Amino acid sequence: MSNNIKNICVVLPTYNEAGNIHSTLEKIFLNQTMLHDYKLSVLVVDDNSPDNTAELVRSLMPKYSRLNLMSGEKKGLGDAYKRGIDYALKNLGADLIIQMDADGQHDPGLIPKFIGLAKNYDVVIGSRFVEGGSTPYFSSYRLLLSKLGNFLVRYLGAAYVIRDCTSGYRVIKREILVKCQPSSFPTRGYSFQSWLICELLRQGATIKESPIIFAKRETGESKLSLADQLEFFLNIVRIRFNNSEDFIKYCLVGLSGVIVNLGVYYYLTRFISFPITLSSPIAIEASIISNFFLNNFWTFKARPVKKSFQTRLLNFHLVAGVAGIINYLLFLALVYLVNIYDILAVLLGIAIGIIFNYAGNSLWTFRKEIKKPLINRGEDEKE
Ligand SMILES: Nc1nc2c(ncn2[C@@H]2O[C@H](COP(=O)(O)OP(=O)(O)O)[C@@H](O)[C@H]2O)c(=O)[nH]1
Ligand SMILES: [Mg+2]
Repeated sequence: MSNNIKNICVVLPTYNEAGNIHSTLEKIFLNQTMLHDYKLSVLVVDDNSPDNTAELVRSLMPKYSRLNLMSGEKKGLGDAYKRGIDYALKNLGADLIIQMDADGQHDPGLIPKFIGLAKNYDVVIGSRFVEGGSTPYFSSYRLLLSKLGNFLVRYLGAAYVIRDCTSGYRVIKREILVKCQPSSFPTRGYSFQSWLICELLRQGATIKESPIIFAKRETGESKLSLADQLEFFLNIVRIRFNNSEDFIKYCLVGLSGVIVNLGVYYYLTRFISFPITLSSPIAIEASIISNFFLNNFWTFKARPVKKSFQTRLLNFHLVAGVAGIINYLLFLALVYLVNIYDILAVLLGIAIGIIFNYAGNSLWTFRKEIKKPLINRGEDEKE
């Protein structure tokens, strides 16, 4: 981890925040006096707010030399973040990006604490749902929405280690953010935030959740629209798909294995009259070999696996051997004890075999050799 971080850029999306932006900027820049080793800049990403937020920001530029402004068409919070993050990384040399609301709900006074924590973590989340965090001003509807959203992202998006996946207050290190390629995310609205957290986890980010009290909006109203809420729920499905690419590929390989297994079995028993007790294991072995090659060169191709090709081949065979024995015994039991049609017995044997295979190969043969996400919550923050 690099310790020579110099530029912090707060990316601040605004839509009709004329009543809040001045006080938010003032509080953010106040931190500069405490951050001796860092240069603090702010990038306001305004989407042509009809209340003239942008003009107000422009008028404050002489007062704050590190205040930047981007304007654009209103396409949503996620779109504003994509443009803002991209600009901050490319043109402002940001080593650390801070995401924050411009409406006073996130306390800018926590910036020095979060920056301190970011020395040991890739990401710091201002979390409403860890001990010490709270949402005292949320309506019951907003609380329900937030809890439900978090539940879905945690359990469907494979982000269960994070308590607050939708928080808009985060500090993220440049290196990990670049790896995530946020400008390629398919999200335009608020669901950008949950997509980003899932992607950070996929990239192996070390994450710290630090409690925040989600304050009251200073003025104006929430910009969270019904369209944002709908996009969020639709995106949960996409996140799920995105995170289970390996599993989907494995299932397709498994399907090809079924065809190989069934084809070989059918050929042996129906064309050359081989006994079924021998045809079944031969068919299983043929599918083990074809499955190994497909999984090795396709399904798990991108996984950083330390084991040599030979070890993987051996492991795969051992897993398949155990699964194959289970498959075979089940086949025999079904045909001779339950008396079911032999083709159906082959299919049931294969189904059970695939489940054993996937678990064994994913967790052992092609086990990922990356550092586990280092997650830390609670009050151990005496940096
Ligand atoms: N540029 C831009 N900013 C937005 C958009 N939607 C929301 N924001 C800003 O994003 C931040 C979070 O929105 P907010 O309404 O406070 O959402 P809430 O805190 O979840 O109720 C605020 O600073 C908004 O002004 C958008 O479409 N474009
Ligand atoms: Mg807000």
